[in-house]
Amino acid sequence: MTDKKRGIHELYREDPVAADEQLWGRKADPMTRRGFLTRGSLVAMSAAVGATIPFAHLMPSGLIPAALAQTDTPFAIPGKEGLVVLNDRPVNAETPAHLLDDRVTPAKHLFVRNNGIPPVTTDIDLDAWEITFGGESIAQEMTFTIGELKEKFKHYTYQLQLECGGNGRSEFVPPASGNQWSTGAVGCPEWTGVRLRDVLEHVGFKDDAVYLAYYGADIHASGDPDKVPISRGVPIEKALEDESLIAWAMNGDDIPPMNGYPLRLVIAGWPGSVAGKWLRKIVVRNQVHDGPKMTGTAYRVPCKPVAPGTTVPDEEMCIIESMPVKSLITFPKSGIEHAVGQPLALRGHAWAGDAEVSAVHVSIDFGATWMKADLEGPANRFAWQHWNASMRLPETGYFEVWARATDDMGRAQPMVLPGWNPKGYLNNACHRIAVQAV
Ligand SMILES: Nc1nc2c(c(=O)[nH]1)N[C@H]1C(S)=C(S)[C@@H](COP(=O)(O)O)O[C@H]1N2
Ligand SMILES: [Mo]
Repeated sequence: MTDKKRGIHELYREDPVAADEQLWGRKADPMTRRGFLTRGSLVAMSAAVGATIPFAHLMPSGLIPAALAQTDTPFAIPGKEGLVVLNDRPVNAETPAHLLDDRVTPAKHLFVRNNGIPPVTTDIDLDAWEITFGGESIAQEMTFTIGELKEKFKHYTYQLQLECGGNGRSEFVPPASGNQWSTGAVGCPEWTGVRLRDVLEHVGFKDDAVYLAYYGADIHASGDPDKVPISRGVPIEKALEDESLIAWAMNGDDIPPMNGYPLRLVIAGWPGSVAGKWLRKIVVRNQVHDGPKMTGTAYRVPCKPVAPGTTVPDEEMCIIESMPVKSLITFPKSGIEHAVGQPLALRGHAWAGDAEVSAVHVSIDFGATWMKADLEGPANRFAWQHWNASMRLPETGYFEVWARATDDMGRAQPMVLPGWNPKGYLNNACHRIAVQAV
């Protein structure tokens, strides 16, 4: 397991039999396709699942042990519950819609999207953690401990939604490479920290400042200390907004290790990738930031719509800014049974990047007719908004509940997949759940 360079899921997706050999040295018998476990490979696999495997000789080749495939056990992420692990190296895990039912997302249910290897929490000395401000457009380089940030600047607390630009990727055809997120790379916890603006004004920056970007303490998945896994940012105007925070707390507690402990950026409404975790350095740039994952197809989409599968030249790709309008049905859980004619309570959240959600509608007839849901205003700008509705299912059978949000600029979620793009970003198609009327 230790010399494994890539994630189990990734390897098995590409070629399960080759993955077997590479991970455990397990060879397949060409006649029976049974996995032939050598002594060494049996030891490796037993160690990984945490027990001996009595029926190891019957285990088909190319089978990821269920204990590793998608669960709690060896890959349990400390402090997380019920998340679906999409990849183990780097760790990526999403939240099933019904577990996002809370108004404020609890730490245990906030998704994890890692591009590299996070710092080990027990190695972190909280008092010694420093954040440095630098870059061409900073007046003079300055460093703060977390204690100094807390002491020097006013604290703010906001509910801010965080959504990965790739949320919904799994539905794209032709498929887009990357984590196959369904709907769960989103959440809206409450964050506490200082305003980026207050710190930047204290440090001082030049008139030519156009962009602000971050560097974190995580290391590149290859283990190469000279490579940066991700360094992204936003135009300076976005960084200077009231709600752009350097945060040390989430829901009143330390930020969970996988979500950026002890310090992270929270810049809401834009792809989650601008919200740097394990924050070490902020740079103010006199040009659009060009760090890893700012260029090529990373977090960029064709400036103009293209046919699915098109190869798009670099200069025709644009950086993703505000995320599109979207909603989730968080209650009931998809797949329930419900009595015919009885009120069916529905609820969820809706959000719209930099905009506000102005309406949510629900449908039980595949979008032929829509009913307006009750919608609350946001707790603060960039917080997701809660909606609820009640419907009755007219007869027995299979129904789908669809939800569709519209933002204050009149833009609504599409019912089908929106514009294809090479990396499968920005899928804001309507969420739907299945309900059996009995
Ligand atoms: N240092 C660092 N910051 C990072 C990342 C990362 O891999 N390293 N991932 C980014 C991406 S792509 C997303 S979607 C969000 C995810 O935040 P979460 O894991 O707390 O949900 O963090 C962003 N910040
Ligand atoms: Mo992301």
